[in-house]
Amino acid sequence: MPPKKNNSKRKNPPEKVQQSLKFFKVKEETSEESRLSDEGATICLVVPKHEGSCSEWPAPSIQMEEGRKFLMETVEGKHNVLIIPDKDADGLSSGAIALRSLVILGLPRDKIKIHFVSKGQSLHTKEEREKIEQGFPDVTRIIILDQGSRGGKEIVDPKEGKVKVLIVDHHHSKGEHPDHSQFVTAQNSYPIATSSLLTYMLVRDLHPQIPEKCDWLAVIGVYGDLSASVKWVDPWPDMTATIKRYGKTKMTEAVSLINAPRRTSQYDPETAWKAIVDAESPNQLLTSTDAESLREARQQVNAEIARWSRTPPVFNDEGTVALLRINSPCQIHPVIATRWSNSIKSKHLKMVMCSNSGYTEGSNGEKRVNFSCRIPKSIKDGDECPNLQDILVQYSDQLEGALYMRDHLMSDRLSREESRFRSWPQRSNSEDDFEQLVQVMRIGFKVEAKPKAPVNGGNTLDKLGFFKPKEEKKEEEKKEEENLCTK
Ligand SMILES: [Mn+2]
Repeated sequence: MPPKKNNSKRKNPPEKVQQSLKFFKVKEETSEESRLSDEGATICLVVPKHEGSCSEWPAPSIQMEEGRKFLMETVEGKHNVLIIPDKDADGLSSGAIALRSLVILGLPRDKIKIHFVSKGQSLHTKEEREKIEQGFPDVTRIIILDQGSRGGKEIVDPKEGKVKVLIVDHHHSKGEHPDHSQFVTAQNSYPIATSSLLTYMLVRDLHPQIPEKCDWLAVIGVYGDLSASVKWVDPWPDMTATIKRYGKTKMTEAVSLINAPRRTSQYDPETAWKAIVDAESPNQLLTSTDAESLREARQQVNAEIARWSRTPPVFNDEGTVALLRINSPCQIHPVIATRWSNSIKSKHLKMVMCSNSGYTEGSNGEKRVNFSCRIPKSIKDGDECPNLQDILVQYSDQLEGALYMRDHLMSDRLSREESRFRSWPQRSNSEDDFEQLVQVMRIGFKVEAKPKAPVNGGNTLDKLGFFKPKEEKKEEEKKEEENLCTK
């Protein structure tokens, strides 16, 4: 671990919780910030109850009440609504629940519009704000789902209170939210609900038709963020009947299809949205005309994953960080990072990072590097769990002001699963900045081999003892291939 230097510019030292960061150059704070992205973040982990934990579930009751008022008032006032959901299964199902409920409550369908944040972008950027304001000038109510939240400037111009924003979310946000927004957050109500479940609980009792039409959507989001092995225990609602009615396998397949288009090079969350919002059940989704393009998207993504999954990791000199460099137009870096975090065995390793230099470009065409980090599975229960944020901040502090890590953004802190697996949201940064970071991390620095250590093409993996005996490795490779073919 690099020594932590004092950096007077970083005003808020990170807390010992998993949070996401953003990179930006100090000099160009605003412009850099606007090119950042956070996506693909899902963390399933046990977080001990902390000071701010809330005894009410799925969110503080005052927030739930105010949220329901917001929705009722939206319908009564026949407002033009813009729904901005995240692009994964949890976000899309949350959005579908919101849309369906508003329609059931009496809002005409054509009053509801949808917006997706651009590829590699964050909602909290100047570009996105302009897109929303210019693209939807008549909108007076905005519902933002599963996007994370942060303090600071309002999402759009509130036009003296004419435009109101409701944020429904479950990511950690340090209690901060954009100005002029109302929020319902599950972040302190353990076990933390997914956004889909939170949205469902918000609207469930507003109309008898809502649970009928939206129950399966709530499950889709839960499966998306927490997997189908999730246990529905108190205070979570008992959804056994719903799961039985629609079928666990069909629901899992629907999640896998919906999750694909956001990862393709075309970045096409609209198709997934259309499929989920038009379907009355997971089965209808799977047999719809959209399902074909969803399957194609999944194929493209799987092919890219297969193409890059053998990328060998390069380690830092201490063996604490493994870096995988890929160059893909698809958002597969989180997947590659996860795979390697499951397979590298080492007692030294604390972080697995996958960087992708082919995913997005900056607004002026300069190369960007997006990356995702994971805590390796080799870290056992009872071991001290590394804080990825701290690790990255400590490295960036050595950059003497060239880079600066910011810790106020979203992260997922889902305590539902008893899993040590954690993920790190995708970042993006200019290529030069990223190379500087790689330098201070001392990644790729030569490792002193012991005289009798096997020399195998100078591969640091061998020297650090990461490779398993050859026979065993072959077996694993075979399995991996089989997995890829079946997925
Ligand atoms: Mn989510």
